[in-house]
Amino acid sequence: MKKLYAALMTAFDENGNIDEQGTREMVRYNIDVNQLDGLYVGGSTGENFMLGTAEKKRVFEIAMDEAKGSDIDLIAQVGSPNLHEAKELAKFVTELGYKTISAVTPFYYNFNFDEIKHYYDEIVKDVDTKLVVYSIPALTGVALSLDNFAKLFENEKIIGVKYTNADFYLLERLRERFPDKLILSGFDEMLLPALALDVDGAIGSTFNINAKKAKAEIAAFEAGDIAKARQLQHESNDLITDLLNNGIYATLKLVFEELGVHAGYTREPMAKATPEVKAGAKRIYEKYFK
Ligand code: NAY
Repeated sequence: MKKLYAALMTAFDENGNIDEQGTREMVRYNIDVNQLDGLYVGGSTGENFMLGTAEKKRVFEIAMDEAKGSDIDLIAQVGSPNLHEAKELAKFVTELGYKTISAVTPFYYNFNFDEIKHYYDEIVKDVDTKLVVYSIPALTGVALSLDNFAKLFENEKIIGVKYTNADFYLLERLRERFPDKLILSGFDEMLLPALALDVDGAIGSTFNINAKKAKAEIAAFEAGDIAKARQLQHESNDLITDLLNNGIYATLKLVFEELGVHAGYTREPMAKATPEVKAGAKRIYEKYFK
């Protein structure tokens, strides 16, 4: 069975401080209601790249603490262009009990591939956790080639990739060349084509509120009912289009609030939800979840 992970959101209070209770509620909802296979902690959806080191650690602690006793799988995204921070976080989450870490490709400085390889080898060097590369070229500007992946995968601690990329040719080549590597797809609106290329599962922001439909789509795909899977993807994509048009992170949090889960605010410099965004989120909730 393919695995479904939600990219965990971080709740913030009105002043932009981490709202621990809200963050815990979202972990709980994903365990108890969504019954997902896993959570990706500290990713883009968690607004991680706007957090300081101590805040990142706090989020990792909250997720681990709230998930203890459940069998949900947690992946900690520790990557940062600040390699010292990435290594410190890798050690921190390993000591907390995370079994898998992930790291975004280092961004902003146009690092060459040797520098990128050094970054990954360093992150895993002193920990016994396994690492999943987080590839998201649209946001980082870093597009790894098939040969780049082959070189990264020479390090046996690097077990796969979170592939947030619409390049399906590369995805097919990766699957064919690395049948034993873990490939987790990262664009929820492209779940079905990714399943067709035999990914091992998916990680996404919208699964926080749309897990039931995504799980049904995976089940239909695995049962060979492609027409049903396609219909479910159409329905999910209507929702995802509305979420994107209304501002995805703020709207996911507002829909969570409608569902009775305290998700709080987004953090600056992301704009606070305007009355129009709030009205749009209410319409989305009523259209898809009532
Ligand atoms: C992350 O790190 O949180 C992710 O990459 C999760 C994947 C999401 N990507 C981003 C950039 O948020 O779920 C997707 C995405 O929100 C969704 O497909 C809508 O485009």
